[in-house]
Amino acid sequence: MTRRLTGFQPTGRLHLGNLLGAMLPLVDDQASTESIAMIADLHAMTMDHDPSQVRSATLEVAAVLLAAGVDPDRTPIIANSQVPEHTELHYLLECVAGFGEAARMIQFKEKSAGDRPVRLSLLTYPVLMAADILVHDAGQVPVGDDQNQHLELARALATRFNGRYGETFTVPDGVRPESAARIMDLADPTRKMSKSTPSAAGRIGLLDPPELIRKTISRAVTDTVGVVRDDPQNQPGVSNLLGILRACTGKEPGDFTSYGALKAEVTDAVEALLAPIRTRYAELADDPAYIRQILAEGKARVRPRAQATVRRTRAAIGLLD
Ligand code: AQP
Repeated sequence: MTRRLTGFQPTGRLHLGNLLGAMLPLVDDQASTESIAMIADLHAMTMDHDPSQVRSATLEVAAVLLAAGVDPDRTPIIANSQVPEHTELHYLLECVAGFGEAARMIQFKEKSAGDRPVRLSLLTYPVLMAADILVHDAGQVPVGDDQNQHLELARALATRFNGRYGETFTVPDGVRPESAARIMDLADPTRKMSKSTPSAAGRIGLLDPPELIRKTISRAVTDTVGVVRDDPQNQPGVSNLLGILRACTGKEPGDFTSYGALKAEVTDAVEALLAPIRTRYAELADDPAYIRQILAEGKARVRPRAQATVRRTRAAIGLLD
């Protein structure tokens, strides 16, 4: 069975886009697909960061994954920093990666623009991302459009290494799980809902209280057309609300006579989805030792394969065992 790796960066509070685009598809497919849920805490080091915030965000992501229905008996939950083979393979892959191909990454260009000093890890982290995937022999990686370039790098490095040093890595494919939805910012529906958007006005946090969720949805940007139609080109805000409703309920939305009626139904659907996650999260958050244990068990489950991959890679590239 092809293994799938789904990653989450602990770089802020998780939002509805993370849930509908990545977490629920992972939960939906876990009976039929072998998956690993990876928290990319090492990636959070590539920008200015607060150590205690990264630590608590890592535990929060793990707890939200569990609260959303990830079954740790089926799907190991790991932090990439806790599986040292990720960083060892990162270095070995850097030895087949070119400076130019790392510097071409759009996210590097965007995040390094301006006068602020840039960490070297920001340049090299797409290679770490390749290591995250290849170390587990993952054949499938769910990716959003903005991560395509990084997946292509992982494919290129795996193919290049295999060509030069002999068959070592599974070359991963990007996949889009059937149920994955792309959720746009409610204040600016032309861009995706994101953890790092400075304003929270367009974002629904997974742990936001119901009153805040109601307010955020009631203020969602629509248009002056006055008709509820799924037309992302001309009515991106309304179409996004319909998309959220569809993803939350798993059903085709009915007809609406006003934007207010649509927003009311979206609010109810989001609340129905998030309320049980919030309740379960509150129980889990009371027990950080349990979350750490889940991460330790995840690590123990995945490590033998990761160690075998690194052993294979070292031997192929010419290192002593
Ligand atoms: N708006 C979204 N709609 C659908 N899926 C989304 N994902 C993120 N935003 C949306 C998916 O969530 C998973 C985890 O994302 P990530 O933590 O790797 O970070 P990201 O893709 O860069 O998403 P963010 O939330 O926008 O983070 P920042 O602001 O830190 O860059 C991925 O599968 C992603 O596709």
